[in-house]
Amino acid sequence: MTESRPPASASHLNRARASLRQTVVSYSQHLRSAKKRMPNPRLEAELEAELAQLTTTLAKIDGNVVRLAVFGLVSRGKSAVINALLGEDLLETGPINGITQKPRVIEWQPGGKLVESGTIVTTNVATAQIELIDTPGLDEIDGKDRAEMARDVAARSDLILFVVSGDLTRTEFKALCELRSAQKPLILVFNKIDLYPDRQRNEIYESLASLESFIGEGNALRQMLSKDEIVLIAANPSPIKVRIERPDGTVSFEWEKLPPQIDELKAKILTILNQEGRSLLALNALTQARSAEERMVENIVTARSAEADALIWKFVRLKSIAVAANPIPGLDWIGGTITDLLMIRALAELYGFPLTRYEAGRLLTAIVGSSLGMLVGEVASSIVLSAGKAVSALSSDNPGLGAYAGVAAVQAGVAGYGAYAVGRAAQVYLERGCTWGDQGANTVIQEVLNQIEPNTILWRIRSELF
Ligand SMILES: Nc1nc2c(ncn2[C@@H]2O[C@H](COP(=O)(O)OP(=O)(O)OP(=O)(O)O)[C@@H](O)[C@H]2O)c(=O)[nH]1
Ligand SMILES: [Mg+2]
Repeated sequence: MTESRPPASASHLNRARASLRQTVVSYSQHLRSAKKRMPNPRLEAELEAELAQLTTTLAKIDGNVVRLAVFGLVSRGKSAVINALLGEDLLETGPINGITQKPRVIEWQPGGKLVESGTIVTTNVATAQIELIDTPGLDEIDGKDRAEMARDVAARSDLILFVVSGDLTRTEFKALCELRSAQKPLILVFNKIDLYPDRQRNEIYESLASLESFIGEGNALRQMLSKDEIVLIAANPSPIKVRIERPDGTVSFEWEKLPPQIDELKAKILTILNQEGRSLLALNALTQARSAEERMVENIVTARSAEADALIWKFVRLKSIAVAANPIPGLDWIGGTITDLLMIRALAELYGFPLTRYEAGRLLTAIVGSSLGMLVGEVASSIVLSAGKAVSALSSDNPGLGAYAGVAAVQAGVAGYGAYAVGRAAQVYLERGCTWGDQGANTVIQEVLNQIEPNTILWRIRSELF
């Protein structure tokens, strides 16, 4: 038995698990404190739904469950493919379009001995459990529902099987493009090969293989697929008519059922799962966590934007007054900087983003770094202006007070502008807070991708995942 399992794959799962746990813990804390401090039932419901989804994903990693979704147009043999993999007719199949109406999840425990290109493939996969998802024909349900169903099922799957039973139709090509944009590894299954004579079968295969050189548009869609990812099968071959000659000389004809030709697909799936099952699982969980985090942050930002604006303006006024009213050069600037820091902390608290100390440090440095020009300007003008302000304050005559007021007003304007800029920068950084830290989904995705072995299905699509 051969079993090639990159050692990195186990650590990928551990990293993904840790990253997801951290996300769930952080946002649960956020939810609890937001409920106490600033109740907002709509935001709370949205966050609760996302957290429930993330907890399910976490359970999937903990249980080592890989999901394979089977897509295709009506009557291409999607349900028959699952039955053939299972080795029993569990799902209803039939010649009428639209037999399967809803997605259905079935557990698969592959057994038996499989041979692929002369190598025995172990059926004892690295992931503990495999779930197969049967779906309705992509042309069966209404446009919007179809797109939603396909997106939803594809997002929750680790590997996609796209079943065709001949050359690609225009609808199939469109559906394939849509599924590829889910950035999941995909196997193109050419089913019902028993219906074609050898020459025609080869022609169809060559036509499907020409997709290898098709490069889709946009960021999400790179190379459509590779030749290695096309598998030819007959999940439920048509029965053949056999001539029966009895000893008494009578002759009759009977229809004989043929066994499915499915081993190549089984071997392909198991090879992928053995080599990459854990990494697939880790990456899928991480990309799901990344999207969930992005949605949660977006919801929080939208719900809190009015409060954040009010808070920034409050600090703009406070800093202007603090700087203008303070006659001691240097101290006024220090007072202004403290106000900026208080504002950043108040904003972070308002958003309730779970900033670790590391992240908070990065935020402060980043703001100072990116707004260095503005801060230098503010410091320089503040030195000049506060010197002028001090001179005017010391002068005993009335015009001196007038001059103080004039300089202080200009300084208040500069300080206020500075506070506004820092506030806005802090807001932007906080809004992106979800992707920070060494446990953040983005960092872990990058780490996992850096360790992907060449010649794997993940290697080919790695550029799409980041
Ligand atoms: N000749 C032949 N027929 C097949 C093969 N696989 C499936 N079929 C037949 O194709 C028809 C459709 O199969 P299903 O598995 O129901 O197809 P489906 O894609 O699940 O269809 P819907 O659920 O309606 O979308 C059935 O009559 C199957 O017996 C095959 O390999 N060869
Ligand atoms: Mg079906």
